Amino acid sequence: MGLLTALDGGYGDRADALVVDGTALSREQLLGAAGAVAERAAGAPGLAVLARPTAETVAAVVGGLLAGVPVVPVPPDSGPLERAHILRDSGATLLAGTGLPEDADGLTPLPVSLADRPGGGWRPAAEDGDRTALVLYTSGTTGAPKGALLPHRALAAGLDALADAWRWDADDTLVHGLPLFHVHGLVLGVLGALRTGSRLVHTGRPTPAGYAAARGSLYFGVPTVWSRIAAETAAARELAAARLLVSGSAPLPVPVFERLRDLTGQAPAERYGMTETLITVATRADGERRPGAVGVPVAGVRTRLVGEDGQPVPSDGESVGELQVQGPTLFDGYLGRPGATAAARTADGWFRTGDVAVIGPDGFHRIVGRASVDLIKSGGYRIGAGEVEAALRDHPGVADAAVVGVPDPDLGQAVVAYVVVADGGSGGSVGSGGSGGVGGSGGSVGERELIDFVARRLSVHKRPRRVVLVDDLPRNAMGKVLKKQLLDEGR
Ligand code: MCA
Ligand code: AMP
Repeated sequence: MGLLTALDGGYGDRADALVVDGTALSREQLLGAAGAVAERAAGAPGLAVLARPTAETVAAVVGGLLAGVPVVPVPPDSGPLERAHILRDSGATLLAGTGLPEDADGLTPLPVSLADRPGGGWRPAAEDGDRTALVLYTSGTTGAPKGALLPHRALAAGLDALADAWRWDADDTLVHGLPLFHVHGLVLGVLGALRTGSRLVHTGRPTPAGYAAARGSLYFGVPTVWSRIAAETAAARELAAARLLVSGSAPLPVPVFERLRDLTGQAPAERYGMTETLITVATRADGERRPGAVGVPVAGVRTRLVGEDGQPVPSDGESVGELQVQGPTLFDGYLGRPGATAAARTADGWFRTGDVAVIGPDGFHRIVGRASVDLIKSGGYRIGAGEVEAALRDHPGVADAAVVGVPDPDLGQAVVAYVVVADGGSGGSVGSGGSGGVGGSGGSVGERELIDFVARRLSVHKRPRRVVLVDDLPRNAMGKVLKKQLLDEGR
């Protein structure tokens, strides 16, 4: 089965090889439902999947992969603006899932049923590592999200490297409740299980109670999830029997690391990656678990630090530089964006992560920040300030907007919008409610109205958590908004 090797005979006759939000599937059931999807998707230019955290979503994604069709996961809470962009930009012609909108967003609907089976003559597409497996939409600093093209070979290399780092195999039960439209929850959290042959328990949502009840050996979470678990002593103690607790997608605060270690008897293993590179640096199961550090490069990956002057930065545990990576886990580029694809790499072929890091003489990596204030990580979600600003400017009551990521104890960073109200208040379409924020300009657009406006147009997690109405945005002589100043004010 190419990438998903465990579908070839793993799991034996277990009825609960995969459990997704309470629905159990055997390997045979998954293969049947996925085969039925694959049969209908064969030859399509792209299969969009409305990625609710369900067994049907898993069957749809696996079906697309078996058909050799690029799978385009769509955040289920994405508003019309974001969803229309993903569907149009990806060129997908089919929309799979359950509870599809009546018009299937203008695509051909492909309903998924776990009772479906393919016809007798159906066979998976021939293996081709170069083929695009997933098109994952991810935010940049400006503009709409870009589709990162991930080929089968990169997913296979990335998962094998993690299986090696974490000794992840068929004896494991993987537990998590992360969304199924990103690398963390989908690639590691679902395809990883189906490649290593480990059982999977997806808890529907990543709640402390769900994680505590699942009794796994291997757990995945973003720092917000770990921080919520660490705050619930009884739930955290239930994880003491696990083999490995892995954190990633954003920095794990040291106090959370320490509290988890104290409550569970084992320190969490942090790892680092990106949509474009998959996981490139990881703490090894048999290695040191160091708070504030993300580990060492995984098998096949090379890393280096480069200074602002383009010169190499030494791995001395102190010097700071942009982290650049190379290896078999890298994406093939952004769909239809040769300029952005070229800009993401150096002339000598290294991927520029945009993350600022320190590497120790022992090879341990520490991520110390991001080069751009315009990429925000909130609850482990990557959010481009430019996309939220553009959505806010679409409101007739908004003259201008600047968005920053303010440190937040639960989410890591919280999206905060500074908004200049249009002359005359709102252009006549102001909403109700909302406190208006501090330093208000007297305009009549409410904070709640603007938060809901963004939540309706984009994915809900991209909405500002706070809106501050201001008379003007601070700008430098070039007219560029001084975001560092806004950040200092917003803390
Ligand atoms: C609240 N809600 C609203 C509004 N306000 N809905 C509409 N309009 C509003 N104004 C409701 C939503 O309907 C939803 O309801 C709920 O609020 C969502 O709440 P929110 O506060 O946004 O989320 P949360 O519950 O606090 O979520 C925290 C979380 C989540 C569970 C940690 O952030 C999460 O799942 N993060 C994971 C992100 C991730 O997987 N990133 C990996 C990227 P309802 O509850 O009814 O739905 S891959 C990556 O980074 C790389 C490769 C790597 O290294 O892994
Ligand atoms: P995404 O494209 O959503 O996959 O986000 C990738 C970004 O998440 C990286 O560029 C980092 O900024 C951040 N990230 C992922 N894992 C970690 C980690 N363990 N520590 C700090 N930042 C992380």
